[in-house]
Amino acid sequence: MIPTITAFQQSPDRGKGLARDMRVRWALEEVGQPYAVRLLSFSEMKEPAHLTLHPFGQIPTYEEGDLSLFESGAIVFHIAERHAGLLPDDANARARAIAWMFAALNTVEPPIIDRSMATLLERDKSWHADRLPILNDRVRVRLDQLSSRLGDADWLDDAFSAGDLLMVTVLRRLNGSGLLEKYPNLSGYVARGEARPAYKRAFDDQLAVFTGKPSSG
Ligand SMILES: N[C@@H](CCC(=O)N[C@@H](CS)C(=O)NCC(=O)O)C(=O)O
Repeated sequence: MIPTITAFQQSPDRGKGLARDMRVRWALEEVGQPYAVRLLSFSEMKEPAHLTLHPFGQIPTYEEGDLSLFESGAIVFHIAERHAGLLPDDANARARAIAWMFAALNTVEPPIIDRSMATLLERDKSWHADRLPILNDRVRVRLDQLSSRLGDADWLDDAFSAGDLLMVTVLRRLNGSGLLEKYPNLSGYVARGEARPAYKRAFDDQLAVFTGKPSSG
């Protein structure tokens, strides 16, 4: 059965692949699972039909037979559990990869989102210029720590996993901030993720929604 995911009808990031359907698309591409996409307007996301799938009226969601899921991390985890390729077989390595999934979403993403929301929604406030350095510092704390841990490894824990997939999508939200560039190993890590054929297919597909042109894959 082909799962259906939801995504923005109008791409607020103009196709940069920052919306959270990107991580689900990427996971599905990594495991070779075809999928369908239902595009939603902002008003449709808040209507009862969508709220039954997603209590917070957001994207992405995932439907497969009688299963419906929300939360991008839960969806990626579900995909990774059902298919080979995103979680190691070894029990301890698998547990560590899952820990990195949580770290991406619970520890690294929050300060990055706080910063991007501030630059998006609070730019015109009198206190924005004072607050931004504080938000940047909070992001830098996490980048320092992540950079130290990654060192010169390709991926966070040996082979590429769902933990890397989520971490790369989270770090990509810093594009344009100038913060990531100070960490060559993290910039290289993101570039390695973006170079994966599955990533490229997922990126092209989400971009096609915005450009209206069919993706080449
Ligand atoms: N924690 C949720 C966050 C979902 C989320 O914030 N989705 C955004 C798109 S990336 C959204 O739907 N925004 C529109 C809104 O909240 O009204 C997840 O990881 O799935």
